Amino acid sequence: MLEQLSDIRERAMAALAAVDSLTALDAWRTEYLGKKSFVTAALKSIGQLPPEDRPVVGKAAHELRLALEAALEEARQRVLALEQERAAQAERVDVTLPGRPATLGRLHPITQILYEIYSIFAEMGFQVYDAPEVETDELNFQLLNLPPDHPARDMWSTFYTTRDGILLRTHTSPGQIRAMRQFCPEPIRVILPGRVYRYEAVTARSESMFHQVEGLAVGPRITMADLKGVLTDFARRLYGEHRQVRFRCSYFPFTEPSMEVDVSCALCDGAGCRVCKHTGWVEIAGAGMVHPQVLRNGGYDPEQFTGFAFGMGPDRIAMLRYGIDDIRYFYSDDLRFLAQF
Ligand code: FA5
Repeated sequence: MLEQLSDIRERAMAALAAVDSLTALDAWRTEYLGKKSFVTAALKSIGQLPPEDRPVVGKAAHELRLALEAALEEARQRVLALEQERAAQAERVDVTLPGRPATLGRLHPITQILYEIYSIFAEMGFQVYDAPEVETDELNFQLLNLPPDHPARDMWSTFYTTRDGILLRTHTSPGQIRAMRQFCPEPIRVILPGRVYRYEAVTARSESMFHQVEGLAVGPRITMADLKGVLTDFARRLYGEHRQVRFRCSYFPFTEPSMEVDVSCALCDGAGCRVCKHTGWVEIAGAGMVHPQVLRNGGYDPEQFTGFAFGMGPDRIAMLRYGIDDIRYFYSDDLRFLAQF
């Protein structure tokens, strides 16, 4: 028995020296100090030994156990240090490396132009009024003097939903009726920004989805001079004093008289290019005095109130502003383009 105990001691110590992880250490503890280990068994069997052998064997087994326990504790410290070293190696960070810069997002160029438009009109007393993109045929057309078979509907062909009479708005003008019905009989000064949709061919200057900013002023003594003054002032503030503005007679069923507003082309400076269709001018808005019937549809008495309205295209305004010769860049999600603004 004594010989066996001394064999075990040698084997255990040799095995412990090779242990280099906490898992291996745990296995070693089970093998040499666990319930089924030789030392535990030896201590338990002392009672069956002849009485004269008991003190010697008992002392030797007990001493071996103490020695193994002490060695285990020592090895635990060594293995812990080893594991820490290993973890430090694996998770090493080179604090001298330059950091990875966080890429900052930015506002889409159209959003930037919209914010600029809001602030110019805010200074003139216009507040932003939100109207839905999914509209009724009644508001988008009928209450704007476009009954079902009106030929001017062709200019504003749109996308229809499966629900009868519900469509994607072709312009922000239906918002005029909504604003009038909400504010009547008070005077109004609002702009209505948002997306509009058209069923038409996509080209360098026309998209099937684009933005508009509608403007509407209703009051007791509003005239065409107010409209021209507001739009001229707007164009100068946005593009600078040197930019030329011109008004052309036009036709819209919901304004009378009507006009179109052009700004001299910033891309070619009036010489002619594909964006201005070689005319030197880019149309940025339709406008006019609100038609008496439209005022009535909004709840106002046209004998007491007059008003002006305009609908401008911020996409084209942005093209002029930044010298972009194709509207499709705005919606192609190309970061090489978008990151420039
Ligand atoms: C209208 O939509 C009228 N509702 C504007 C209006 C409002 C007139 C109030 C009178 C009173 P028009 O279809 O011309 O009009 O569009 C207005 C502006 O939107 C144009 O001047 C142009 O700048 C822009 N626009 C029109 N079609 C497109 C398109 N396919 N892509 C990009 N911009 C467009």
